[in-house]
Amino acid sequence: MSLNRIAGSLGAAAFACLTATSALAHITLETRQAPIKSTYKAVLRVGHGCEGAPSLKIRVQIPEGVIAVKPMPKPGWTLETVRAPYKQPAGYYGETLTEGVKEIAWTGKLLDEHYDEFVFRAYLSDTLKPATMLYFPAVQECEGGKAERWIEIPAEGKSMDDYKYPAPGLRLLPAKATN
Ligand SMILES: [Cu+2]
Repeated sequence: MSLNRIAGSLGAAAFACLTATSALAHITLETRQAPIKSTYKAVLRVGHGCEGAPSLKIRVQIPEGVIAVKPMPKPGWTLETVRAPYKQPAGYYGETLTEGVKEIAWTGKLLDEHYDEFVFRAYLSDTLKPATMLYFPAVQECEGGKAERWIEIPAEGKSMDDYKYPAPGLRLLPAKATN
């Protein structure tokens, strides 16, 4: 690798995110904690493109235990979903759900200098464990074949801040004792 290429890739990495904290950059969730056995409104926040290139597609994977997912359509964006069986059927208001949306993709265009939010609603089933972190791996595809893959899942004892491309994370709280 030539010196120019090394300098170029270092510059690109710095440009991607290092100027801001992970709370403001990357792809992150607006609400970072929620109780299990409740409906959760996930707002994915996209703070920048890929090294300056506009984002063309935002894809998010739905982890096991997150059921009854409904994405919110966005004007100007094409919405696609992938449905698949759940590994473990889960209770949902007296029903048992065995399959549902496992991946969502919004296709459109978001300039690097702009900010946008991508929303879906989901139910955090009782198959999930309170006091753990839940991650929603997200991939941002950009113009010119570039991509940023927010898929790193922090190991035990590490946090999202320890990673360059952390997956958006949610801390699970105990179910509310209302009934
Ligand atoms: Cu970032």
